[in-house]
Amino acid sequence: MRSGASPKRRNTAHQTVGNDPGRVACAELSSWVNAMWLPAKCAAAGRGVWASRLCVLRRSGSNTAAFMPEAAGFGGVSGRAALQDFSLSDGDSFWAAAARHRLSWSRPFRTVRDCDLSRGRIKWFEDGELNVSVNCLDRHVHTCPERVALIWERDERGSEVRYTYRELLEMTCRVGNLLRRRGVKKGDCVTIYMPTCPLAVASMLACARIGAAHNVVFAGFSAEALAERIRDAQSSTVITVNQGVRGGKVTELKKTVDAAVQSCPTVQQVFVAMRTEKPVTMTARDVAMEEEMLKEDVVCEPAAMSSEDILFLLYTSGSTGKPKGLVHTQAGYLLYAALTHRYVFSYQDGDVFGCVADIGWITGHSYTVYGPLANGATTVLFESTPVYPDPGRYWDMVERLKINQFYGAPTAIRLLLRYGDQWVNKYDRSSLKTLGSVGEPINTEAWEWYHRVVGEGRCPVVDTWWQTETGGICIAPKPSEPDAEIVPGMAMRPFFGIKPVLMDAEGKVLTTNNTSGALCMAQPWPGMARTIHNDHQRFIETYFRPYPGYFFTGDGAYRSKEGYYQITGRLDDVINVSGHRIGTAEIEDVVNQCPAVAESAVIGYSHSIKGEAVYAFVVLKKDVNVPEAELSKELKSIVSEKIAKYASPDLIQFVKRLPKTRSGKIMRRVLRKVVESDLDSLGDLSTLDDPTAVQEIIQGHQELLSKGQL
Ligand code: 6R9
Repeated sequence: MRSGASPKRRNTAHQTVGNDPGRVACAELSSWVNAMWLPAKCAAAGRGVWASRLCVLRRSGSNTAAFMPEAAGFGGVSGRAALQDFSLSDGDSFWAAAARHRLSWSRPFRTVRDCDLSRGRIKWFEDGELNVSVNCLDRHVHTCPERVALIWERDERGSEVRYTYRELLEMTCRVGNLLRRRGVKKGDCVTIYMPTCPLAVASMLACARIGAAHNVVFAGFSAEALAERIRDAQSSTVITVNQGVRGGKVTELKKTVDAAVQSCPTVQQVFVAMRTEKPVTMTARDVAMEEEMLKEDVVCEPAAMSSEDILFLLYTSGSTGKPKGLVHTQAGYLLYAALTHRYVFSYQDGDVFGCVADIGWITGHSYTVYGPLANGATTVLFESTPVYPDPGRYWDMVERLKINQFYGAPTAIRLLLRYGDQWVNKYDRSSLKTLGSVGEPINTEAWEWYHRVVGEGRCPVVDTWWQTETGGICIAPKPSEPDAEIVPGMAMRPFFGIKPVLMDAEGKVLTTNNTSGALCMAQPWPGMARTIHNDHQRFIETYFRPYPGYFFTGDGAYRSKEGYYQITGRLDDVINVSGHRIGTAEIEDVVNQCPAVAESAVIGYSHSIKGEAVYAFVVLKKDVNVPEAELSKELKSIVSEKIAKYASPDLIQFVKRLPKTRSGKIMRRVLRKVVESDLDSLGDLSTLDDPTAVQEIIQGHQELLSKGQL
């Protein structure tokens, strides 16, 4: 495969002018650093070519083909419902057409899929070859090199930086060459611990270019959580920045990496980019990233990757203490991210797409990076917070960057709602066409406000349900027929190729409407995860064993009379704090490590802004004499330090014992009811080893309530 469009500009770092090589290198370096981090000119978007291509497509087909060009060949299939049926009844034809139309292949595939859900075997387009970075960059550089690929909305308001597709390709190639020169090979896994910024995107794409997998770790995770992920991924290379900047606060990311790699014997090199001007101590293991990138060529031969080679690992919480490294592969993931980005958000060529998720989460992967870039979009990288420097930040950004699709989390919407409409109304939001929500259920009040105030009642709100495991959006109100209804707070309609089913407690498929059950998927789709890194057995047990022949999501759902889906929440021991998953067992593991703690039980409880918050019941060892308030503070800070701030318990209740069954299992159901003050439905307590434990817990909880701590 050839990179084709890469401009053949050689870098000049080694060249000298006059007799002072040092000065030239410095000047080059500072302009390169500036180009990467500081405000630059705005490149004009080259819309012409794309607009005319779209017109041809529009003229050439039926209504359905105009809506979805790849459907032109599906004889007689007309309308959204028929297309949905076709995607399920003849999935091979549907996905083959989509894959040929949407992706550029260096070797065409012949087999569309080879899947057996009961064995956790999932393969799509297996004999085809392509390169994801070529699909996200080179082919757009061919047609519109000066189109803006990234707008980096830096933490410092009003200092956004734009990168064209040509510039992003060049940056990616330099990183790709650097990684290669430093020994990173096809099949290796590179850990990226960076804030949302252009160099992080270029690093992800550079891995894809040379065939390495990436493992992006959210920059809010602690040294220990980072170390665990580096070790599990067996990374020998880490990419980070000197410091992060978020909400006006500086975080010492390089120091966190230094602490993490102490316990990661596999790590041989750490690339350090400069987000701020503050120098950091460099060790023999560290590599000054920008400086080394300068020495590299701006052309980098892309590796030919087979569809089922690994594109990335991304760790997420499950119901045990150990995070799972979910594995996504090349073609199927990219196709699914691109197709959902196009149709769920009604993305049109030339739109500015604003997904405010951090790149450390799957939403950042699929809808900040891969989906938009595969579609040649202009995508926004949001480095800040919704309330920095004030609660108008999002809408100021919408006005300044002329964002057409805004995709955010319910927790932020709930927070902003409290500050009042004036922060929204201050700014011109006429560019907005679609509003999206993701990460947790969006309550009706937040949905209505988002729709009425932010979207001025004219933008559809798409509540999108999906998971790290699903790779892309599975259930969302769109695509739909043009005037189809959208019900507040409901994800509603399955995407093409998605067949949701609800299961009852006995594992039977519920066939009627107006019913609730465990949400499963009856058919494989190209975007789904392929395995858990190093633990295929756990993959099978978690997702395919509970309902043989089906993929189990871990969520519960309600299907309305009309057949629309509404997600009701997790069925396992996973809490969703501000849209971020955290396993109760992960928090318990950390709490239990404290020498004063005998045991603990962590549950989620409903919180007006975060959605769910963390409540820990803690039993202390017999001879502990430390005041509870002090211990409480200590436990909270230990969890922040060992996992991340968002996982830290909001409330800690010290109890003498936990309610347990005779076989020693903690009855979390009882704890949940106590916290919800739903004492009438504590249920059958006769299986408890010592029912008086519950009375003590109720009493303690009421004391916390009366102290106003809840
Ligand atoms: C994309 C993402 C996945 C879990 C998922 C569910 C919850 C996500 C939701 C939603 C209700 C929505 N979730 N979207 N619940 N309505 N629209 O968030 O991935 O971090 O893996 O979390 O989030 O419980 O199972 P991930």
